[in-house]
Amino acid sequence: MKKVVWFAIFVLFIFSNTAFSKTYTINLGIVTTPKTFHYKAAFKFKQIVEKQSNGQIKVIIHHSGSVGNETSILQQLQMGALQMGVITAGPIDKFVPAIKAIEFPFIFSNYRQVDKTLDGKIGKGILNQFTKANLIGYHFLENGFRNLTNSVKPVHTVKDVKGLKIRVMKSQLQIAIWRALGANPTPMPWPIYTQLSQHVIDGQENPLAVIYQYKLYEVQKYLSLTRHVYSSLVFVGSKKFYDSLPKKYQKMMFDATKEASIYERNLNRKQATFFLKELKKKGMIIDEHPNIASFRAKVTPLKNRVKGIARKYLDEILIQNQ
Ligand code: EAX
Repeated sequence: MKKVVWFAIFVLFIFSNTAFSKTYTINLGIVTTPKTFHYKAAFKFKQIVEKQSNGQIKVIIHHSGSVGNETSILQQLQMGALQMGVITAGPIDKFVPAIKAIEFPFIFSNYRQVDKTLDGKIGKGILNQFTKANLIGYHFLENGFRNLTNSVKPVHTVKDVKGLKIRVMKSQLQIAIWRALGANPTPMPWPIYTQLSQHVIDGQENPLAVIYQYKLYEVQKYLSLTRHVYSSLVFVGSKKFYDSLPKKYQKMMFDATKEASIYERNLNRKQATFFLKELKKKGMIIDEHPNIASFRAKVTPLKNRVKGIARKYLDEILIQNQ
């Protein structure tokens, strides 16, 4: 009997050491540079999990599109070739259609409405949909309200958009939005400075932080504060990798991405007015009060093209924000 007990203790000892001496490497992909909020969030996540796991989890951040564009990063996450990404909601809509609900234009007027949706049952419900695409939706963080820039003319009402060649994210909904606004939408992966400088495209739309951090003021004369879409980012994971983790590290992933997301949102919002001031200093011609009603009138009918679970969540958001 004694021998059996000692053998059991020996096996347990070996197992416990093996399980907790195993190291885990997280290759995390983003398309933006270390100057951006995408990177700051990823680095905060890296600091948290490496510290809390005593180095058992190691995070390698592959920035500036070094492991591909956002669509490619999502495909690599599905296969388990990458373990995490900080991805813009737009390109996710081909993988997780439910996310179209929060990418719909003019549904959020302020950050309170955004947080109530993304941190509440609607946001959780959308994140839970990621597993159907063999992904994990850990937590929403923030890109910001998107604004239109172009190199051709001032844009005050939606009529001014007609015929402009506007780069859009590789997103079914974003293409539909800019077509409805009368533009000639051109889906392209990020970054796009060269294409703007060569006038391959006339304009693009992004939060002020991105416009500033990528020096788009050098190649875009006009900025219209349309705030037409609230653009979220998502900490996305590989389900294959997540399932391979011990339970305690699975919880750590959710806790760490939540902490890093809240940190990044606060940082992003604190600097919102700074970026507008800087873009004025850089000489952009800024329309701070475009005719939003004229834009909204063109895109509201798109609601009828949002189907299934995305429509369910969209209707809930519209009721919640009434
Ligand atoms: O800011 O591709 C895009 O326009 C996204 O906003 C991305 O996060 C770069």
